[in-house]
Amino acid sequence: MKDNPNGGGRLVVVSNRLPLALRREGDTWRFEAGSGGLVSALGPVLKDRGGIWVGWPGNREPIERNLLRHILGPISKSSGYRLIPVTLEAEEVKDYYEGFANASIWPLFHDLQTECLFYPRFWEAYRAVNSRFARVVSRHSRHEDFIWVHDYHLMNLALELKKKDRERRCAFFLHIPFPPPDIFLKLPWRYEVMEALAAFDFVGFQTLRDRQNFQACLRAFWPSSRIRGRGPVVRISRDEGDVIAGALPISIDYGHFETLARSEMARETQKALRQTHGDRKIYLGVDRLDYTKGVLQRLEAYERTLEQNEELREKVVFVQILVPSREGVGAYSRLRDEIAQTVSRINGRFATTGWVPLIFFFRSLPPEELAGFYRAADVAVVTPLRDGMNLVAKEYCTCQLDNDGILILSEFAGAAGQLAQGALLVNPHDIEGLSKVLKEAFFMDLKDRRKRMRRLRQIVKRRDIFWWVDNFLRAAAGKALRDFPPGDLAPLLPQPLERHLS
Ligand code: GDG
Repeated sequence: MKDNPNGGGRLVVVSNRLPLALRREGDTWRFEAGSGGLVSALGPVLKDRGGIWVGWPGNREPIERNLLRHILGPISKSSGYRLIPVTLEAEEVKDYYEGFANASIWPLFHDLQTECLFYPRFWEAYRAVNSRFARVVSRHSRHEDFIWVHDYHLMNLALELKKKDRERRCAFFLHIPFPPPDIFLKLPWRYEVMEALAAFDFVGFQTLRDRQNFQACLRAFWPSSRIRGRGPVVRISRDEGDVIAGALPISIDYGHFETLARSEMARETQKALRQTHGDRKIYLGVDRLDYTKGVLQRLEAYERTLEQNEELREKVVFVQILVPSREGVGAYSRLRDEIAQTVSRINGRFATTGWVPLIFFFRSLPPEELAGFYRAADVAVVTPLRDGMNLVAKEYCTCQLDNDGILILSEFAGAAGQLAQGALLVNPHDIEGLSKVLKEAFFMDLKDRRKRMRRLRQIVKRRDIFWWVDNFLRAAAGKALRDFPPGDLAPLLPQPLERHLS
């Protein structure tokens, strides 16, 4: 028992998506590493740690089972954990993923109720897909394994798993905010979702506010529930059973991002940006295309800054990187068009022969190049309307090797709880106020910038992704990551099917 404190149990991570994106081009399948906060956070955690990651590979067209195993096998082997796919039908992608997850829960939990669609068929699909995930997890795991479920796509998983095995140890982490009762109670399936969340042994949130909102919602249904404990982790007791709830802010692999920032490509990128923009101050926005990220409001504030401060024109440039996301959801394609129109309006109004005020990338960049952008940027503008945490803010600080950049951060990002001391906090809805802070950043002196950035980098370094995962596992399972057995072997591969692969 001493050598194997987890009693042989492995770590089983379950999330909607596997850490890769699979798509068909003609009769060839292509795959690329997945992007987004969850993959950035969990990839380094599970690396070389024996275990299983269960999720949807992201394919929208049917794929033959053997071929899928052939693609996932080598990736499992090189990553040190086994990838187990859950396949989805096209209708399920529409109703469960684009529907209940991204058109009901996502906007509701981000306080954007006007974007919410509450269709019963979405909920039915959500239940059915969660039940399928539970069957796959049951088939590929053992009773003693520790199941760690991620995010709002899979809130029903513990309920489903425990139908078969009541003693399954199952924890959940919500990467997005948890809303207060006056918002949560608008969900037609509020009781069912609350009951499902309470079926986990442990429920983790990004911030204290989220955890308190969860407690308040739980109490709305079970007024006699008792809360014991102080600090980030509490126990909530109901007659139906206990659930432990914790506030554990997620983070990034600080060391990895520092290395990326020192890479050849990052240096080249930084140099190229400097050559192109000379002495101009570079403002940077990096976001997934999403209406919660406040990109339109941010660009309007920049427009206002240029409008009201003639002396800043030709002395600044705004680079906005936008990564395509959830293209099947209507609100996202409309937003993309609106952002493109805003960019051309601003450039049309202010550009001169030698200056384009706003540069817009609508694609994902390789990590080293992104680190080069972070390194080169004088100011990062991270202004979501609401965000669970926001890893971009932490990545930017980490890549500021010279400690002289400025972080402008929304009060409504979970990260504000940790980074308030060094960042310039803003209300992203206050366009006038944000515009003033964009100007303030332009004039901030080096001493002040250094003091703030050093503080920020220390905070991110001290509370990195390994701090987060160890604290989560300790609180949820009473174990540290190193207590899980390393080196699970990848499954044997079927005959090569190279002609289908790229
Ligand atoms: C959810 C929650 C929470 C972006 N552009 C590129 C690129 N990215 C990467 C960033 C960062 C990730 O995407 C975005 O993470 P965020 O945290 O900002 O946002 P979400 O995707 O909405 O994530 C969020 C997170 O989960 C974790 O719990 O913080 O609140 O909404 O890592 O680096 N990566 C590359 N090229 C790009 O162009 N390689």
